[in-house]
Amino acid sequence: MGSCFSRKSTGASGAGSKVAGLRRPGQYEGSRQNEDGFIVAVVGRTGSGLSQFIHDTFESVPVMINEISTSRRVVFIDTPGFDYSDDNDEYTTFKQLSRWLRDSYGPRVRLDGVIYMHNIWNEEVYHRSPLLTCGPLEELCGHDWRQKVILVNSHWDEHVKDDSKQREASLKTGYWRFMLSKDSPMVRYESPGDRKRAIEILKMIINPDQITRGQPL
Ligand SMILES: Nc1nc2c(ncn2[C@@H]2O[C@H](COP(=O)(O)OP(=O)(O)OP(=O)(O)O)[C@@H](O)[C@H]2O)c(=O)[nH]1
Ligand SMILES: [Mg+2]
Repeated sequence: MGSCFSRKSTGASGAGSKVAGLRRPGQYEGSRQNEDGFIVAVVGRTGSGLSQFIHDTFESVPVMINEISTSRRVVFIDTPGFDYSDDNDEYTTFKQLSRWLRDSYGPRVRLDGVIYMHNIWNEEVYHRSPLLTCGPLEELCGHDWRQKVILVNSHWDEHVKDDSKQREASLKTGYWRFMLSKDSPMVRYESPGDRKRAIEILKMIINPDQITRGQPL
């Protein structure tokens, strides 16, 4: 599986340079995890805009965001989108990602964040039950996974139907119910290429206090 994520992890979006400053696999063991980089995975159904999101943040990374002014790098893991064919769903993706992270960075490393994307017009997921519960989320992000997982709706610019608000509401009672019930934030990524918005969403991971302080994003 390592090859699977590494194949896409830093490729087309040009994210390769972001990985450069991160410690090599294995070096985390026995030391404080992720100490010189935020590791953020972007996951979701294929075509939701995972690679697009990474691309949209690219020129602003390494991130120097207002009050954060961090010198830590952001390392994106661009996962292959799942398509709900055999064993190719969010549960499997999270499990594979955990394994890949462990194999690549050692057993103690957890993600700093997950951007979990969904094309708001994709009908398929509205009929699916949530597959993710605490287990895979904790395994990947640690006990404090709730604020590390940002649920991001995309493709708003397409205006396929006039029921987008209902769709958001049904995510709360269906597909993303578990994570939303645990207070993972859900936001909109309104149009591809919106770098400012992409960075705002990234800030939710890099500076989660902003969420708890209830400041506008
Ligand atoms: N109109 C519109 N197009 C988008 C949006 N997000 C992504 N796209 C386009 O949809 C296509 C697929 O997006 P990607 O980001 O490459 O797909 P992915 O989610 O990474 O999926 P994988 O192919 O599984 O890696 C690209 O042509 C994007 O430019 C969006 O919000 N609106
Ligand atoms: Mg992609």
